[in-house]
Amino acid sequence: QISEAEVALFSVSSYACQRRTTLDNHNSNLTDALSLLAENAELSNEDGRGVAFRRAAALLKALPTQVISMSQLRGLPCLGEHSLRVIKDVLENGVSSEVESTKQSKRYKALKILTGIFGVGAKTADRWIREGIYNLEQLRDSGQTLNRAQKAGLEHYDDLNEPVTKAEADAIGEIVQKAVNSVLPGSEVALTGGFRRGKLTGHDVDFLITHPEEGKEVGLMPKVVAWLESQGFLLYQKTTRNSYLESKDGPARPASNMDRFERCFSIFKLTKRKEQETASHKIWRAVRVDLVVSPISQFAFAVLGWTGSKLFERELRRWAGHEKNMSLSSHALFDNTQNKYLRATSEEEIFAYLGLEYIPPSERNA
Ligand code: 8DG
Ligand code: MN
Ligand code: MN
Repeated sequence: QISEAEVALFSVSSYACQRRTTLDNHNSNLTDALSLLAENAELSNEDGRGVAFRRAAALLKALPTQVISMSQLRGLPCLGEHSLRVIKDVLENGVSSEVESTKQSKRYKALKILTGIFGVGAKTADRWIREGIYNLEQLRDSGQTLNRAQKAGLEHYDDLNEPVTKAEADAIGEIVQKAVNSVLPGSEVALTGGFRRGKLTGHDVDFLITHPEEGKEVGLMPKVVAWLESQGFLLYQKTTRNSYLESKDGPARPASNMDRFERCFSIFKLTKRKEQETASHKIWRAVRVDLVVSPISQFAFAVLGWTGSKLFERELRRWAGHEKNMSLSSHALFDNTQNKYLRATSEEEIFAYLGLEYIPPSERNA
């Protein structure tokens, strides 16, 4: 029996970008439950609910010790009524009944399987489910028309659902570096995404490419892709052109969170090292890779925007808008009060403009 006075109370900032969140999570029993409900909400087009569960999970990830009693949570931000109910259930019963019933529901299982196909989002999966398609076999038999991405996704389904290791990410990094150096010497490649935050595995590998001389990076992506293709490294690629310069609605205030860099969604063919070869004798495996090209003048913003986590990024933008009257994107920071762009060459400068303590990548795992 723990008395009220003995219970550790936490004091935590309400924005995830004000907190240090390492990969050392003391409350994974609770955050796993909330993350699953977040995922289910996102897959059901209930984004508001999704964010609420993500925020609650992120808050618990930032706590220095394991929560053992509801009373420890008193006064903490980000915990809504629904999240508290889930937490209470887990603390009292070991599991959340809502999570358990979600996991077992036919719809959730189908959404997981179908959105596990690269190129298939919640909307497509939902349409297929309404047509009676719940798994890959039914999809194959249905005669549904698949686009190029979905065909590749289905073909490499098992590989792409196998987590990518840091060693694989590094091996791909070397290939990308070689490609970039071959087509434009002096270019630089930065590993971003989860691996930059210190994660040991990921669902893909994210790279940002730039050149120290402004303008040299223009047209770089097609050349990099052509080189990779000629060397047989690509199983699939879709390159989208930079639309930043052409847009009329002002660079720091894009219509959505999507940025306008030249980017390439790809599937790499990665040759396995001897010891990784499996019984199937397949000597290569498919790995999802995202490539983004940024001009050097926007590089700091791009690195910050592509390092994640997704919630950390969302919270940075919310902080900028609500607390600082600024607009942050992966391209720029605009100060709406001074009516001007704020230049930066490092992430540290951007945090300083935002009036935030600098949080290194390894502590952005919100
Ligand atoms: P994971 O791959 O290990 O699962 O995790 P991750 O690396 O954190 O996730 P991710 O889905 O690869 O996304 C990496 C970061 O890139 C994340 O902060 C979100 C960001 N990101 C996209 N798409 C876009 C986009 O269109 N614009 C911008 N600015 N950022 C994006 O995934
Ligand atoms: Mn990633
Ligand atoms: Mn990615």
